[in-house]
Amino acid sequence: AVAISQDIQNQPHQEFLIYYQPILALSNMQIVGLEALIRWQHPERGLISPTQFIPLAEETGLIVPIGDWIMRNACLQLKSWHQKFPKAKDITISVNLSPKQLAQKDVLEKCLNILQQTQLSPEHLKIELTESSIMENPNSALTILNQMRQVGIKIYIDDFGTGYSSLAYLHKFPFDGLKIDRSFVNNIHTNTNGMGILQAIIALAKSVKAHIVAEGIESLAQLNYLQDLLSEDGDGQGFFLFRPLDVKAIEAIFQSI
Ligand code: G
Ligand code: G
Ligand code: MN
Ligand code: NA
Repeated sequence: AVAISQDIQNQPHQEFLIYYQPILALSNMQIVGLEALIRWQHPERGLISPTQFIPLAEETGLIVPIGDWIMRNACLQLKSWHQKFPKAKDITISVNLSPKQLAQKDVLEKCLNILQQTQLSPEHLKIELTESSIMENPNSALTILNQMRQVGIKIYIDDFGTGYSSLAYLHKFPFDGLKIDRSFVNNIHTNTNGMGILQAIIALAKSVKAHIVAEGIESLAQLNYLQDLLSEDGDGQGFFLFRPLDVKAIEAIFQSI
């Protein structure tokens, strides 16, 4: 862990890669968005998963420059895809924002700079935040989220349902959508209460008029079940649809549609 931490410090970003996982409209199975997911291509250790270095980057504060790099590159990439593939012009980019990034005073200013420099419209940027990162400093999060939404950036709550405070903050925080944690999708076949719990979470999300993204769709049965529950305006993401893919693979998809 210490070695990885020193390595993150020393590498000048060329070893980071962004993978993109398609997000589909459940009604017609068209790609409507991409989630940017970082990977670290280490010269000796190979491809390192973000679960192994994001927590370290959080602790050391390095997540801030790394996160800025991801946001800038993901926005730049999407803009270039909009221009290169006319059929991709409405596709959005979802970027995970870590708690440390959200706590930066200039987080909005940075987003606005990136949007301006890349000429991407704010409506095409979706920020994903976890409940716990909002709860670290609810007052400042409230201010920042309101400001982001005012300029047109979309706010999504990631891993929804896994935080302790779901119900308490739902009416209080401004957001556009909820990403239902993959554990709830997985549980529909393994847990006797799984279907009931998923239905309750979806009812809750609908009651606050949130756009819904179901994560972790790993089978046809899960896909069909979710299509029944929320086809009209829900989205889906998961290995059964697409894995996170590199730039080349995404371009091959855009070329074929
Ligand atoms: O892509 P993968 O399933 O391996 O990601 C594992 C975890 O790392 C997920 O919780 C995901 O949200 C997080 N993660 C992936 N990319 C980023 C990123 O660019 N920024 C932050 N903060 N977290 C990320
Ligand atoms: O925490 P967050 O939702 O950002 O995590 C995104 C991560 O979830 C990505 O790293 C991606 O690799 C992973 N992921 C995406 N779809 C699936 C899936 O169907 N099953 C599993 N187990 N993981 C998935
Ligand atoms: Mn996410
Ligand atoms: Na998630």
